[in-house]
Amino acid sequence: MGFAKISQVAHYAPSQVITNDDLSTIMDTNDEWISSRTGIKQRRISQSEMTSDLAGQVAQQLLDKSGIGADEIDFIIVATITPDSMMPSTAARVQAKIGAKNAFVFDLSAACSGFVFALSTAEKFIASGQYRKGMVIGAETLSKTLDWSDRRTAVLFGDGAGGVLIEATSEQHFLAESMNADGSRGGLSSGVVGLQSPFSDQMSDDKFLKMDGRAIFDFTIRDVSKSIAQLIEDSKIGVEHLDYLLLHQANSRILDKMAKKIDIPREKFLANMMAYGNTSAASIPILLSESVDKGIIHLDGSQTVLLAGFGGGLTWGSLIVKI
Ligand code: 4VN
Repeated sequence: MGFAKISQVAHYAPSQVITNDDLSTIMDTNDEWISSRTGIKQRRISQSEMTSDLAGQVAQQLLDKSGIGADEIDFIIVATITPDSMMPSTAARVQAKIGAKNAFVFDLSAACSGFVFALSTAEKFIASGQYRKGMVIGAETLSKTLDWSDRRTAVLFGDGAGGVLIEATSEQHFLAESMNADGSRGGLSSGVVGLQSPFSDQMSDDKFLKMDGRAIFDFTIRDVSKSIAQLIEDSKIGVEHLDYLLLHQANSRILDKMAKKIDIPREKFLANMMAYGNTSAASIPILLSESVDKGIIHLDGSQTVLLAGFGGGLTWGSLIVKI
């Protein structure tokens, strides 16, 4: 058995910025409503790039920044609910783009928890001793799944990708985790993939992303806060030794409420939903990568952070990592 660590980070988003004011020209909404309730000021929207294009940019940056050769990569996991296609996987497309010919690759579908579930999975591969280097990427083009006539959901989401390089190391960096799901409440959010067959009468009308906002909000405050508080307690790490919490960037009001509920200073909760909106599986790795760029997180093993994803499925998961 070995240990794993995050050795590099990267992020990429489409260049087109859509502000709340831009949205107010195509639907009945306004900046005041969106920013006061969600903290979101703008989002990036892809014009022609697919999820694999965004993820491919992240993968190439991870190689360039680390100096690692593409042939040294043992696996690539892409967490996404907006794959280019079900087959080949988005991860297979990324593999081809960067020429990681020795890697095994697959997509992981767990909505806003996708990156945390994928990172936990990657850590297990490395800890097995069988693999030494892998990529974990969260990438989404949610804009293609939005009903642009529904102002309650369309204003909340955006496109982007972020990812990490994970490598074998000699010391423990993954300190504690809690991974959870409740499929019986799956109907609270749905969508993205439409199924249709001439041989069956099943046809999903879930082409658009749908969300019972109030219910997901309540689930996050109640169940996710409890799970994070429990993990911190069980880990015996002590809140004062947690430098930052990087939670899924769904809504800044949610972060305010969770900070109060878990009783951790709001300043420890990093945020960038102002600039990207909710990018589902991409939100945590984009936030992590931007925080490294800003010098808030150092990637030198001197800090301890908690990563937490939560959303569709329902799914929720948290990791405490030395970074
Ligand atoms: C976690 C959360 C959300 C989410 C839920 C509701 C919501 C985000 C509804 C009320 C509205 C403002 C926006 Cl908490 C989504 C996910 C999935 O990624 C995960 N916003 N809102 C208002 O105030 O009227």
